[in-house]
Amino acid sequence: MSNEYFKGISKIQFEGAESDNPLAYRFYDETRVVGNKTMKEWLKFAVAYWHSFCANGGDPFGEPTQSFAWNTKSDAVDRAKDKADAAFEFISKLNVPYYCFHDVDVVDYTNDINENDRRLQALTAHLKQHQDASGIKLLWGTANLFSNKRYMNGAATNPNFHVLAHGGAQVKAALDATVALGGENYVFWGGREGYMSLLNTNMKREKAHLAKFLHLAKDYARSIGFKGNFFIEPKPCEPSKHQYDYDCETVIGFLREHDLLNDFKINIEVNHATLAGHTFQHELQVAADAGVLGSMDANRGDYQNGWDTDQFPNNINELVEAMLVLVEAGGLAGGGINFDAKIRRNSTDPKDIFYAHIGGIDTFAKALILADKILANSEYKALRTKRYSSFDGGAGADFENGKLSLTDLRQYAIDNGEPDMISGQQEYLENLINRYVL
Ligand code: XLS
Ligand code: NI
Ligand code: NI
Repeated sequence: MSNEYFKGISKIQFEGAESDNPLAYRFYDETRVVGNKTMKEWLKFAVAYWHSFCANGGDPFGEPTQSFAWNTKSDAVDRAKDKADAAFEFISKLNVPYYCFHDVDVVDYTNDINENDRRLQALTAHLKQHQDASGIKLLWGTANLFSNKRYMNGAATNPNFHVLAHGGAQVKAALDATVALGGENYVFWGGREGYMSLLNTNMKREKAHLAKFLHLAKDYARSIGFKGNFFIEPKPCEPSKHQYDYDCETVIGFLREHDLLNDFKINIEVNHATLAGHTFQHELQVAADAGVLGSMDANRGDYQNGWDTDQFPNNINELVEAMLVLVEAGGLAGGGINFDAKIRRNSTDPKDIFYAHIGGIDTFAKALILADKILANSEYKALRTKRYSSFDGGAGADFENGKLSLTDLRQYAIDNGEPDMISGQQEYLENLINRYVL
């Protein structure tokens, strides 16, 4: 390694629950078997290149607060190689198996497509060397089709075909890079695929263009040997007022309508779920029920405001409920848990980014252990099953099997009089979860 960027920090080790070392894992023991898989296999943690190595703390009200030691050279490719060295030093020290990137996180882009391709290819070769040396793998790649000003009205849904074509050029290069790096999945977050005002928008046409664009990307990727999953990442708003990939139900309907369900699954982000007025666990369950629970972008929002704050997760109750869904679903289809999360603008010590990831990883690990115990040892599942037992036999089963008419329902209601009041037992169940958490 040429330079050491995170000096004084060595590899983060599992030390157990009693440890008071802030730079150690207390619960994440990658080799520990939970149910039928190791923690490493269940969780497949990934570091997000953009938040950890690019986001500089600048916000609409103030200048950057982070100064990155790897961001000094004048040549874009040289500078990007230093950033990659820092990224792999960090990911290796954190001891997680994966990372994720957008094309423009890896190297700065210009308005010259050939030059961009040259730069990304140079960095692909460099990243490949790091991957081979460290064993760290690419969970997913993606293209940033929202930052450049040409995408102000969207990329695949832009009313101007010329802009859409530029989006195509970028996605092609990002797919090439992802495949060359053995990326296991490829993500489409809508970015500005949505609209600000219906007064100037033909929604039907824009959504048809998006579907066509996704088909072209999928066909190209398959033609160059990509065997992984494509993921759509839903988000209801921000940056567009109306985003076409609002939430999981919306995305599933879109994929079904446009014949994309065989190749696409969903990458669910916590803070996007809450912006859509759902809980994270709701979105996970919707995806799991449809067989499209692909991957997660782990973070949390802020209870007091309404935008994507991308904070590191630390709420054990929220994550236990999420892990209950994950474990019952048998895991993620191809994806993992990517920390689409950033430290706060005023967290400026190099160690802060370690604390952030360690806290998130440990909370997930503990939540996984607890969810597995709750499912294996408590009456949690049995209570839910029992709640539906009236459909397990007799007229309820006949209804489920399509054997009853509406008139039959009426006759059953008359014959059986007023139903009993049956408690939903929510408080009992919340206490049951806390029996394991507390
Ligand atoms: C933004 C999204 C973005 C995607 C990748 O809100 O979460 O970071 O995960 O393009
Ligand atoms: Ni995300
Ligand atoms: Ni987000």
